[in-house]
Amino acid sequence: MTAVRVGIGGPVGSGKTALVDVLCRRLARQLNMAVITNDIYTREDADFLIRAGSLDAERVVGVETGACPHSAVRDDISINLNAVEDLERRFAGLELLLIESGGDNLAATFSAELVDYTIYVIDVAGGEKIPRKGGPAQTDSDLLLINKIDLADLVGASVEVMLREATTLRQGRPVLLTALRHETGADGVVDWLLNRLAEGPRTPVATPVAIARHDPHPHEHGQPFSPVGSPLAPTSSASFPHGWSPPDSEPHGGPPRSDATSDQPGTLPSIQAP
Ligand SMILES: Nc1nc2c(ncn2[C@@H]2O[C@H](COP(=O)(O)OP(=O)(O)OP(=O)(O)O)[C@@H](O)[C@H]2O)c(=O)[nH]1
Ligand SMILES: [Mg+2]
Repeated sequence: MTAVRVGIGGPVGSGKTALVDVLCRRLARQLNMAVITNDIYTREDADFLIRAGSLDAERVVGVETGACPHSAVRDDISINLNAVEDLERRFAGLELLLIESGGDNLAATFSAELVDYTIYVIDVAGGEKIPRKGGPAQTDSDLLLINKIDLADLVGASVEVMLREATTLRQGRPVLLTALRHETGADGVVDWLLNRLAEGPRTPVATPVAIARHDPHPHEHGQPFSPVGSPLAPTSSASFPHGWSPPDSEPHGGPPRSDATSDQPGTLPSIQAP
């Protein structure tokens, strides 16, 4: 049996490790799973996950990639494939393997020989403009997360605008809003992932996923991109996570989440004054 491999990419600090942490906490008891983290110079993310205790330490492997983080998940993937083989050898019947890329730019994508599905994580603190900037990772990933929606007011970003433009950009591929630090929206990500697990690994292909047409040169940082066209009609409110309402319809408030059960409207956690 081959594990379903899910690549998690996104700019530096967008919340990739927060996502891995939440998924481990939600799924480790029911799935035989493991994690590979990629960092450029350290094993910081692997150490964080081990300290957090969301997954047994022996199931977390930290890969130090050296230079360009995308190289290790797209161009020369041998260091990650070795880690995959090691984990599959050590944990018979492994069902799910999460592979977090080092933080990278909007052109960074995964090789289809390394992963079956990809999740790309952007965050509101990176700027409302990010979906407008496009790029193959945002366009073609199997799931796009707009994370840190709890910070939208603080950084002057409109979550509605980001969601609308991301939805237009992706032409039907799913977009979810999250505040992973508080587990807001995590249910939707878990549901999506369980559906991918039910589908199983994708049939291996010889060339990288739908990347070449956007990103013909492996080390070219950034590609010309057609700007997003006219916005679609307003997106269904079903796209907003439980526990979160746009600020103009319902004010933020309530205590920080401590578990998934407090997913009630209007309870999006706000940053508490120290
Ligand atoms: N307010 C808020 N902070 C978040 C959220 N998600 C992550 N963070 C914080 O953002 C910071 C970066 O999160 P990480 O999960 O480490 O981000 P990353 O994408 O893994 O970062 P790199 O691996 O360094 O590229 C941490 O301090 C997290 O606690 C969120 O939804 N809301
Ligand atoms: Mg990380």
